[in-house]
Amino acid sequence: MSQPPHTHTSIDNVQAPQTSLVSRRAGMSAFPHTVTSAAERSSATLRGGRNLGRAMDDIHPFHVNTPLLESLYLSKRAGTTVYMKMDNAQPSGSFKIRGIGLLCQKAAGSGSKGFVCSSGGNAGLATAYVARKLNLPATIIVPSSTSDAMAQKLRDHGASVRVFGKVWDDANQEAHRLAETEGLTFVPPFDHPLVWQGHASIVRELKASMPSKPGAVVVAVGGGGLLCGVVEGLKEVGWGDVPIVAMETKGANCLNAAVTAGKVVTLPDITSEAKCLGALTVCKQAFDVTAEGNIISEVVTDQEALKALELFVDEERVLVELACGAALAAIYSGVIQRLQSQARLPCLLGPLVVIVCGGSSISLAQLSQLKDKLRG
Ligand code: PLV
Repeated sequence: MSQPPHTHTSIDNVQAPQTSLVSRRAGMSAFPHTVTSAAERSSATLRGGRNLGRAMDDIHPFHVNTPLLESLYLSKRAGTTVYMKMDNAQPSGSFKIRGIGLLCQKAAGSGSKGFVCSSGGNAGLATAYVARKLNLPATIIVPSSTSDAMAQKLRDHGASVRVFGKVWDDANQEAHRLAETEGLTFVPPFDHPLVWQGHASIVRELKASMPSKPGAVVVAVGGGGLLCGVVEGLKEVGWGDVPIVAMETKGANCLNAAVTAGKVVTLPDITSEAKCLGALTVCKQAFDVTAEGNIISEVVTDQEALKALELFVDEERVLVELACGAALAAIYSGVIQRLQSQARLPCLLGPLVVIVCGGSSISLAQLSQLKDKLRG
């Protein structure tokens, strides 16, 4: 396993919530996340120390409450009502901002001097977005498999970008090193309780807007952070018995490989084009919650994920990246119906929720390149 534990200078040292300027501004400014200067920030952090700090829950989050849309076409295909949780509409283009926003906010409240994140792209974009709002520097370490277009988007948000290694796991080693040597807050893209806690907000929003309990929730899995967050959220709102369909692409299937092996294993390489699902090793928590039951791990091909994202554009008029196509393929490739025929999901299934996790690693040009690559 090449992934080091997430324990050093990082956010793990953040103790009880200490609220500084970040939250005080939240109540009084139209730009709640703007911190004007490093000096102001650090003196505010000092002033807002243990005794003066208010609960971090006061802080206005960086993510938005995304629409939950019923899809006529997906419902027809699935044979049950399908709701799309449109997290592609998050300010950074994916759900990642939920957990990463929370983690960075807590770190900023404890006087972080900047962030370093290892990412396939979207976690980096969430970090860069939040850092820009907090007026803190961010360095994003991406593997060489991350596209130049994504690296440019990160720079557009003011982040420094470094390319290191071939896959995310290589970049992650480097990010840990940099956090250590430069005293920066390490931002883990998926393996941290605060990230899961932040992602759990997605389920609180579902609870607030769904007419009834879901029959199942469909998520894409990379390192497993979204999965852990959804599990946590479902338990929190009393929906702990709702099955989750955990979707990966072949060649980025670290959860499925772990389920098959009965233990956490490391893939030899990432051969899928869904690079944002490209962690060699799933986080232990994701494996543990999957082993507890109620989570069905499924794998589709890149071609199926591509077909799903093309149909999604045609039917729903929304472009998402291949990583998200993996989740959508649960419906477009008939995975749900197969699971019903295998009695792994009930025949009479309640409303299905698919998390449209989004992703910024896509454009019309990239889509056309993907089509050439995957269809020859
Ligand atoms: N992407 C991470 C991990 O990459 C990243 O660095 O951006 N859908 C999209 C659009 C994603 O970007 C990701 C993760 C996932 C799904 C899977 O989320 P996870 O990692 O929490 O399971 C290596």
